[in-house]
Amino acid sequence: MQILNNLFFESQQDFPYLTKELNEIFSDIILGGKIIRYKISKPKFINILASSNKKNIQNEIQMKLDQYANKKFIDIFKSKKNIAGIVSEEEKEIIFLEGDSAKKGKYVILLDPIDGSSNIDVNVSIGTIFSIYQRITPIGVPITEADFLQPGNKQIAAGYILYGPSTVLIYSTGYGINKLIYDSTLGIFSLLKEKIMYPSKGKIYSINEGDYNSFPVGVKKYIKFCQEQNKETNRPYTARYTGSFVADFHRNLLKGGIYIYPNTTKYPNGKLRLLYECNPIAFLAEQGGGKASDGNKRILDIIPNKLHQRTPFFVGIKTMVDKAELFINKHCYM
Ligand code: AHM
Ligand code: MG
Repeated sequence: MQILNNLFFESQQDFPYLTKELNEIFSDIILGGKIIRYKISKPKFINILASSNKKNIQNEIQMKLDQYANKKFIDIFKSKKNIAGIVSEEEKEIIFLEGDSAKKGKYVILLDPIDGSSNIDVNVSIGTIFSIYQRITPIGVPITEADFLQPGNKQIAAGYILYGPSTVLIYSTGYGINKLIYDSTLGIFSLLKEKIMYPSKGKIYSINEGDYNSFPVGVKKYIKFCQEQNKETNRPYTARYTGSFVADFHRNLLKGGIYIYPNTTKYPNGKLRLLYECNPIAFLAEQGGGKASDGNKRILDIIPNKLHQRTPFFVGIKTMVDKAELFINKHCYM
């Protein structure tokens, strides 16, 4: 087992694909994650698990922890030189870092500071999702929106921290998925597993079936398929849905399954956000031999046109996503 401290760089030889600059960014993400984990695990901070009674740009009620995590990550990145700007689920506009960073920082980062907000006050797993790109505007001039509106296939790193019974960091720099586990006594993340792959077969489907009546016909048919006796498992698939996307994805990655958030009447373009939820998870899914699609095309090839763009999302074992797409194409998406 490799032991890493806050600075991945100290174990550079074990992570040849993490440059010094990326190491520093990861170190910042880890620092934010450690602070969040500390806050949510201490009874004296119980107040932070409540609602703030304010809404974010998505018109969703923010929990106090959403606001806290958002500010914490921004503060951490603001004090560093290699990040030129940040996009966060909780902020309407790009956060341009001041001074040298905005002009010289090579990277931009996109964040969902707390995914699974509805689970904060009921002590169910939540996570932080991140996505990193190299800027496309030249070094020396301020970044623009174009630096963030790159397709997911240009990501140079992506991952999430899952705050569950244990705290884990799952990330990829394009050379497989690594899993690290947090040791709160030592304050470090230790490498637990490299090159994580989806199992060859899956039997879990994760979707909010309460919205069934407003799903596209193809999705309804796929759910019926999941509920039938399955040739591979000799029983119907198992339904598992927490309402925390990272938790559902994580389970399906390790145990084999598919996560779906389709377009619905309430969310005609899907609920999940392309840039800081779907792209990073799609990047990981492909690194694990899986597939991520909007029902018709590869998520990572979508050219974004706005920061908080939503998309229908199907992610999981490749054969399961292929099957869902078959139903969608056969029955037409709407
Ligand atoms: P959030 O980032 O505000 O928490 O929203 C995203 C979450 C996902 O984690 C989860 O899968 C989904 O929204 C749940 O939505 P619903 O309650 O409509 O099923
Ligand atoms: Mg989210």
